[in-house]
Amino acid sequence: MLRTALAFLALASPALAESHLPAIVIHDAVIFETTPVAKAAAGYLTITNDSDAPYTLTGIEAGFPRAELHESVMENDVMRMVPRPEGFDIAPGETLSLERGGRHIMFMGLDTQLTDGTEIPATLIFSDEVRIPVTFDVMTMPADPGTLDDGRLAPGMTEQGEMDHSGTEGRPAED
Ligand SMILES: [Cu+2]
Repeated sequence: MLRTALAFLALASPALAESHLPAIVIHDAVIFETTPVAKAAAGYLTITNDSDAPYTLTGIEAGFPRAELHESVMENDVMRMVPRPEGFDIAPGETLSLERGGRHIMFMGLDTQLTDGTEIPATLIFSDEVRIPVTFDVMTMPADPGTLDDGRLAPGMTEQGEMDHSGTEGRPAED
């Protein structure tokens, strides 16, 4: 299962020169603009492991009260987010995509709106105490980012506004 992304390695190679570390390449780090009242924002990026060793993304540090690794999962037709403190493995040659509706970084405890054009510095933490700085670009969400054919919001869209994060506290959802 971990090997399914190997085929993408050759495609990803031209971008490797952009890396801070030769072995781990990070690109497309983005946070979509939040609403004025949003207390959380999701971060997305792509990481390619161009080394011979497996790495695990284990956490992230940023200028927010909390920053966690999450995964959106569909349960009984309802999208909810689950913390993944164990992190995300990236096998040699594999590319890990954090994207809407799937694995993502969650910034929590926001006290200000994140607006288009802002840059959010952060540090990705990997196994073996590897730390890599990254800058997230805040940008406006695409006009029609992901409405499903039947009109429901696509997975991950709930992350833009007032998001239910009760699951991350081990409590049942309560509105
Ligand atoms: Cu989340």
